[in-house]
Amino acid sequence: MSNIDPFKDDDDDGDLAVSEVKPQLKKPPLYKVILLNDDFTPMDFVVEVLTDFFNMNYEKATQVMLQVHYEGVGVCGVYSKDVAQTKVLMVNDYSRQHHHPLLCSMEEA
Ligand code: TYC
Repeated sequence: MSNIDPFKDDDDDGDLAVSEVKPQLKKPPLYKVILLNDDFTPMDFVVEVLTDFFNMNYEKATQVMLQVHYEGVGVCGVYSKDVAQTKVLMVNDYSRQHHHPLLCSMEEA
């Protein structure tokens, strides 16, 4: 048993065997919050969502809205998992409250 215990002082000389252990720390993953295009949500509502929930100025929000409109999807921001989940819930709730089908989602960055 003693030969597989890395902390056993095998030769009994009073010192200690120290094995180097690599820290197993990984950075937590980040998530992209994305908007999906649809045919019904008004452009100015999407711009409002981007300014209000993602702190974009009007120009940046318009640029992202048009990217989604023409290419189908666009990134609103990159966040930790819990912040991304909260943004997705808030945007989808807000859109439903205003009877728009706008869809917000998230994916690992
Ligand atoms: N395609 C929508 C329209 O023509 C506008 C729109 C843009 C909708 C971005 C959703 O995420 C979206 N009114």
